[in-house]
Amino acid sequence: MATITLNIGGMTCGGCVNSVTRVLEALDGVGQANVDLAAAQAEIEYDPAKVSTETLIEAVEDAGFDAAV
Ligand code: 9UX
Repeated sequence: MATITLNIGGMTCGGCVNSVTRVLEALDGVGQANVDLAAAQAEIEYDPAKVSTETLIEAVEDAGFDAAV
């Protein structure tokens, strides 16, 4: 497992945090996702052999938020 921190844009309440956490943890190859509203960041444990950084970003963007490394 590797860990990456993404900058997440557009989160304005705890519901957004839950949404981002859910879409990330639903991906095959993702372990735990710790999403911080105040920091606007997500710390994600993932297996690079199963899921790419681009896939992580696309999942967050598909949920309606912005994401960048
Ligand atoms: Mo809060 Mo976020 O009411 O998608 S859930 S703003």
